[in-house]
Amino acid sequence: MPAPTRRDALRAAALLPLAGAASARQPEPFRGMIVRMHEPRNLEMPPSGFAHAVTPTEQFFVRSHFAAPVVDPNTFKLVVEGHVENRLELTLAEVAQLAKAEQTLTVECAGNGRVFLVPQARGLQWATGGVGTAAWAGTPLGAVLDRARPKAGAADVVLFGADRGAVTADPASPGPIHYGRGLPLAKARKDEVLLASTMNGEPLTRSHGAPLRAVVGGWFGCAAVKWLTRIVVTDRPYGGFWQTMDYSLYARGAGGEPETVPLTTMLPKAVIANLGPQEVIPAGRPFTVRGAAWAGESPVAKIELSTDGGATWTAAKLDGDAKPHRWVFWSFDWTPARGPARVVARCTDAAGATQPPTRDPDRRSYLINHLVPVEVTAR
Ligand SMILES: Nc1nc2c(c(=O)[nH]1)N[C@H]1C(S)=C(S)[C@@H](COP(=O)(O)O)O[C@H]1N2
Ligand SMILES: [Mo]
Repeated sequence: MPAPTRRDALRAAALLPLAGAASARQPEPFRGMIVRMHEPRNLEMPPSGFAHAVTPTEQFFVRSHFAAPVVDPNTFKLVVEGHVENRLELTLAEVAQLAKAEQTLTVECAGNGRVFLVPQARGLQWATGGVGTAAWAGTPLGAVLDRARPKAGAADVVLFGADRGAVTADPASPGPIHYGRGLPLAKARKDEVLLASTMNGEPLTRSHGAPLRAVVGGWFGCAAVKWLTRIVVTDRPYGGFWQTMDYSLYARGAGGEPETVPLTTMLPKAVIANLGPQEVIPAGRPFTVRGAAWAGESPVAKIELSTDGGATWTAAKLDGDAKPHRWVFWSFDWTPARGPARVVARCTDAAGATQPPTRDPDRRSYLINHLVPVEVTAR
């Protein structure tokens, strides 16, 4: 196996976290992030980040299962193999030469909002900021696949990162494994699936997957494999750890019995950006509730607000064009009467899917988009 490079990188990452950070080609500033885990580094965007339609990289959330590897761009090779006619080993320049694409895409962690689950669920306790929108540029994954030519009967395109480790929490992995995730071939070929080398016009930072990562428009972040170094095309649906033991939900298939299926599209969700729990606001004066909303592969169709805990709803205003694969901001002008209020925002997508009032336990600890009122007081 082409192990020396990867092994050296991992050893460097494991032994020299500080030296590694200091010697990174570009410094990696963050601003005002909420630390959800110190090492490996997992950072949440603060609510103030929702002020930006495109999230500044220094406020873009970080979700990493293992120590961030150092992938040397000079010796980098993207290996494409498996059920393909034409096995590839591409340098970064060769990937870039295949084709170019740029898209602004929203990425949400499938566990975003987990802190709102009652009873508490295990996993990172994200509030609302395990989400961000960036301008990603690089090469369409489809262009790489066109060059590799999947054989007849190709099923999934499995993306592997250079990071590797043992998952010790239950369900544990069978020893060290790479982070990886499969996409059905049809999704892998869509325009909104990029191998990105830049984010917001700058080279990817180490935390966000330098030098090359996948971004899968409309899908939860778990498919957006960082530090991408290997792609394996399979001849049957892939059943790897990160889409069965982790990042899966229960679907009720044959006879209503539960069956694990991989998480795919983000679900409709509206987040209130400028009101927090137990906040006090002036009574009898106009107040504009603001926030963001997204709906995966579908554009957001409408946002409604309730100030009475979901008993009655009024349409909010979309502040911009709703598009697939990216969030849209919204606002709602309100003059609160004196007293307590329970403010809830609800997103409905163009296909009519909306946010459920209660939590479905078949979703395990993911896909958290049930309605959560924010309790405030006007006085
Ligand atoms: N190689 C690798 N890719 C990964 C992960 C990881 O741990 N390793 N985490 C995934 C998850 S769960 C999410 S939500 C996104 C987060 O991307 P970000 O850290 O750039 O925000 O990366 C995905 N890609
Ligand atoms: Mo995630």
